[in-house]
Amino acid sequence: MRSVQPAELTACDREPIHILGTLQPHGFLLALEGPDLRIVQASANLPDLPGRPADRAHGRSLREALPEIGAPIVDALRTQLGRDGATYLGTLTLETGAGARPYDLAAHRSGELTVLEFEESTSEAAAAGSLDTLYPRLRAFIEALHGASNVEELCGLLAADIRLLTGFDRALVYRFDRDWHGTVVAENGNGVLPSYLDLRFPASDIPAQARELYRRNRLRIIPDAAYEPVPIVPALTPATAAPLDLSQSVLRSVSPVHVEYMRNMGTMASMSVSILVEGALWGLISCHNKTPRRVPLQTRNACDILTQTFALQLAAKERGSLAEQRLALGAIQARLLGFMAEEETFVEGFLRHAEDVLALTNAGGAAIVTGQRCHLLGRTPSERQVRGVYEWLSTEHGGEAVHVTDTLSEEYPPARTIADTASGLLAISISEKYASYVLWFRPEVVQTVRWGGDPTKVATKDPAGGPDRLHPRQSFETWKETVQGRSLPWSVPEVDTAKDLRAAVLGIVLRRAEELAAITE
Ligand code: BLA
Repeated sequence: MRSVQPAELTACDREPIHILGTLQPHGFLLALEGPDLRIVQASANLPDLPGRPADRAHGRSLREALPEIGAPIVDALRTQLGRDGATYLGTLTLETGAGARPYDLAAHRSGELTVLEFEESTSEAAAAGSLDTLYPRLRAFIEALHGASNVEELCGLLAADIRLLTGFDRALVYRFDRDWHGTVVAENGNGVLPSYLDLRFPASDIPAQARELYRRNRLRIIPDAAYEPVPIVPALTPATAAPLDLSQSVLRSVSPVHVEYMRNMGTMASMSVSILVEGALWGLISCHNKTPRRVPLQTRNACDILTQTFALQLAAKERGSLAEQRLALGAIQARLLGFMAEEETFVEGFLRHAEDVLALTNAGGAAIVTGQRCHLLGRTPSERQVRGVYEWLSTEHGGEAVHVTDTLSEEYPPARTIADTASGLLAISISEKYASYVLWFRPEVVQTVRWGGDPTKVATKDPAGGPDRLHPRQSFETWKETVQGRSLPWSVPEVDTAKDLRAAVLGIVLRRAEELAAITE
């Protein structure tokens, strides 16, 4: 096997996982058309119903094919469904050739069609579903969330409670970074599966289209990774000649690459719930079991409520800490502006109050550079090296008001030699006409990242034959990488404060110029 080049990984992003045309076998599906809910497509595993041959379901109305379905459900199918997420419509028992079988019903709209799914119900489902069972748990969870003092604690509570609700061997809270790599930030397990706490996994483990789907449909479950996919018949919807869009399906069959990944990880069952903060995918809660495991629809819905409640608290905590930082930086900025106003030129104000200039963005060093002058504050590279950064900035990024990076040497390779003082750069241009900048520098913070498997071998191609598709990596052994040339990232409030300062400096300079013009007129 050879490892795969990054370009080939985009093949992962292209797999159309919402229209693969198959289901997992722990239930069946009907696609219904028009106001009389006529069956136009069905999964190939319709149960054997005495007196009603499964192959004659197509073309009949739902009430005709399944008179067990009462008027309230038919009404709900016609009027209550949304496009985002499936609606749980209760439990229905069907008398099949193999005896009475209870099913949990879930429905959603897909294009012009109404999709009704019948998920085999378990005895656990009945107990889990009652509000009496769920309510005390949800209440206790919400109270505990209120008591949590930071994000780590919140994540720990979520992992513990989801595992308690579902009984999986391991529950992980997985957080995406800005490059869509993810880190396990909290974990709760019974020791059956290995710990992944603090490990990072590459973005390609959950490709872009899967992330987009998981933003729109927050929950998925794979009860048995050794399942045989069940086709939908006919494969194409007759009216549109297109495959049925299963984005919101609860039984959707998942990508074969991912099923293989699960097996390589030593897990036969998984469930994951999206954590959305302000509409964006912040992370996932990812649960695993060594052996196959089903979790009833009602419990999954409870997990979703729990996770979204968690997300609200998380957003509030994150907003709170950003607001605190803004307030603190705002106070420094006000002081600095006062100093600047007292001096002949703003540069003098800066030089006299170097500590505040550095504190404004939590930088290690700073420089004010114009065509002729270069003033250095705190820990910076030499004047010659700072001039080098200035020349590069004014040539390559001349039009930008603000330039921010925490890996300067990736953009400007000569910065490799100044990594100890200048791995991070936050620059504001302070003149509309001339190349003049305030530069803030941050030192290198060497990091050891522990990956859950070698990130350079995320996938392999199997030349031994079979269809030419990608295979996920086989090893999840911890792989250590030392990251160099990187500073702590600049936070949004730090960058915003620098922008505000820019506006103030431009204002002061302009006012002084006008005053000068008025005097000399
Ligand atoms: C899906 N990959 C997923 C999912 C998870 C992960 C959670 C969602 C499905 C589920 O709940 O099981 C990955 N699971 C992880 C990670 C951790 C975890 C990182 O617990 C860390 C602790 N996967 C690959 C490669 C490809 C790939 C190389 O490794 C592409 C070629 C694809 N992963 C892939 C696809 C899906 C997926 C296509 C979507 C599956 C679907 O919903 O159909």
